[in-house]
Amino acid sequence: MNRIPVTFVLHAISVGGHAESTANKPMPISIQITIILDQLARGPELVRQLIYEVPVELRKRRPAPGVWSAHEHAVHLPAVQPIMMARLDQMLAAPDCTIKSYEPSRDEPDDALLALDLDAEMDRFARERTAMLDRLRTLTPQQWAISAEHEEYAHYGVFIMFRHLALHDLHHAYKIEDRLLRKSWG
Ligand code: NI
Repeated sequence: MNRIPVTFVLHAISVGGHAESTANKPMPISIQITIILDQLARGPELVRQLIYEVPVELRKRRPAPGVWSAHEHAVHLPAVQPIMMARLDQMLAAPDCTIKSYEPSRDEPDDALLALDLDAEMDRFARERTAMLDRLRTLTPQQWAISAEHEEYAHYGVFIMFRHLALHDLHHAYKIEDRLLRKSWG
């Protein structure tokens, strides 16, 4: 059993010097959820902006053997969304269930993502993200607070999974920008 109380230990942003500083006061969970939903809503457009800025001839170029190209970082994002929605269904149906880890380098062939069509995948990313957000807006506070066991992570649950997904967009966006800004490739 690993039920985490709803007091997620995120702290409000410090407003240094202000008489009514909110530093160290836990941010209400409803606001934390709103921040996550807003970030999830922005992800696909940010990734689209970056990947189409990479010159076509460099999009599938790998920095080193076995290291993902910008194209692979981009099309990986729509590929993980259905996995997260399946996990959501699993956690809603059976709180405290155990979630299996997913690792593309272990679970998929090395070149699987290179074969995917970028335009189709970016459209799918945006479309399925909108559907995901529609679904998430129907969850109750009790459903957001459902926890689960995860093979790889010390804490897991509905809130942590979607916060992780919001950060995951940015992680891969950053990798795309890294390929975009490489001087030696220009
Ligand atoms: Ni990833």
